[in-house]
Amino acid sequence: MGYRVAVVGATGNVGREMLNILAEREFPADEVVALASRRSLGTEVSYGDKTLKTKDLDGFDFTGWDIALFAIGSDATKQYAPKAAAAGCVVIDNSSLYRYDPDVPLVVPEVNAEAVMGYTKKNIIANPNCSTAQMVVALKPLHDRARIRRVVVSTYQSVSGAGKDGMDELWDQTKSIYNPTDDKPAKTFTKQIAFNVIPHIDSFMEDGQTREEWKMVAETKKIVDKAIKVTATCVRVPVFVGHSEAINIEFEDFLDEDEARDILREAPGVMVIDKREDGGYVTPIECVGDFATFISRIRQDPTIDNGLNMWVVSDNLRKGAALNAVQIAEVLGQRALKKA
Ligand code: 11C
Repeated sequence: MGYRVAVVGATGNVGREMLNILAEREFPADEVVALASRRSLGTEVSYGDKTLKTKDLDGFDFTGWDIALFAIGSDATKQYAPKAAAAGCVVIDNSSLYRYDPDVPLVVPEVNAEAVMGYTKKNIIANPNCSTAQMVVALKPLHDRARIRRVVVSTYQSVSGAGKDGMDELWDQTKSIYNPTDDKPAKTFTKQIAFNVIPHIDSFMEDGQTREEWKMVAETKKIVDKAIKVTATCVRVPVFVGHSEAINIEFEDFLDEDEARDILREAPGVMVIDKREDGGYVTPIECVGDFATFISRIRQDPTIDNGLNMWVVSDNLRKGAALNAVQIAEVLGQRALKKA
């Protein structure tokens, strides 16, 4: 006997990837339902070699469904996730709505799988922001060895993080550069994204950081260790899929770059590609469709006593969102919602 799984927001970038990954990883589902807003009702989405017609989320009865993977905005999540949870269905939520709620676990299975069991308080588990997920997969094994004190991270985030509208804007603006009569002004982003970079993701906070940057700080503390200090600069770049991060780490204990490379080679979910030669590192276009978090450019930072630098790249729609949600569902199945 398998699970009954609902994918909520099945027509979006992340919802579609959730369906792909459930099929690719052969998640033991007896039944999968694709739910969407009334606007997308009847849209066909792929689930392995099957095609599912989306059903109306509004009015859907979650009774008897085991797991719901939510990939809709925070406002809609606020409306529907409590209903699903109250009906006995465990919600795995990709929005930021519940991430900082002390009664909701925030989980990256390679890092804190045991936290999944905290789902019982609200029947909800939160999935982190994409830029946090790939970073903590890289940080955790190094923290276990040498205790991280401080992280300085600069991100290079793809437009798919802003949904289909972001991808369309990059595509249309890029074409319009070659056809100046067809001007495509910025709408989703605050400035032109084609052939440009924008040091601004999500809204500004009072202290000058953006909410995206704040999320990386707060989520790393909740998932890995509240003692770790993080400072981030999050930047949107004209890449369709795949977030990249330049990470500088200060440890309590000395950690040699070769040992760090060996530790990361053994770490779950990580693929080290680190040859000190032309092309001996990973770029975002090479990580698309992959499950791994790729780590390159591992090297000592000689300006501090115990410092390392590295370059971390991952598919933001997969490890950053859909894959992590399906991995949480797998852990939940193994540890809590066992089926005969
Ligand atoms: C971006 N990281 O690249 C964002 C998208 O809190 O789940 C995901 C936002 C979130 O724009």
